[in-house]
Amino acid sequence: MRNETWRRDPQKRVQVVVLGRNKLLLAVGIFLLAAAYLLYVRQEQAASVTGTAAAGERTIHMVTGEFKSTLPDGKEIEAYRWDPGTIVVRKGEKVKLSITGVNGASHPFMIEGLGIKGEVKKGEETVVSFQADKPGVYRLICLTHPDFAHSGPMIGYIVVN
Ligand SMILES: [Cu+2]
Repeated sequence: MRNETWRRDPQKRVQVVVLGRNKLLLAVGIFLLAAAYLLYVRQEQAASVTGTAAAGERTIHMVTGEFKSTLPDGKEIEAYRWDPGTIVVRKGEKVKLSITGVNGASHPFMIEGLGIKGEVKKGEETVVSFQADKPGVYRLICLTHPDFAHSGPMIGYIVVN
């Protein structure tokens, strides 16, 4: 159709060419914008992955929580929990675990296999840093509430990949 127009009126040829060039420029512009956007997104993703390792410690926040319920006979049952109950970190990654006590007056704890001990008190923040060099599952155990018989299981899992 464009060729027909051009044949009838040579002036149109210029118009068609100019229009085509504009569209081409528009297409190139859109392509460049899309490419720039994709590049930007990829760099952002790379930064969020490598940046944490380069910047040193990664902070993970946790709280102490409580499940409470009343049985039909009026008996109360409860279970204290770490929340989130499972965290996933990378081997060799420097991790700062910040735990704030919300439920329960005191939770003396240990992290199996990492030689870490501490205590979380209500309304206070306890911070422990660790770096696990061996992949595996490390348990964060409250020594007061280790199982259901002791208002638990207040056990968290640190998965090291
Ligand atoms: Cu506890």
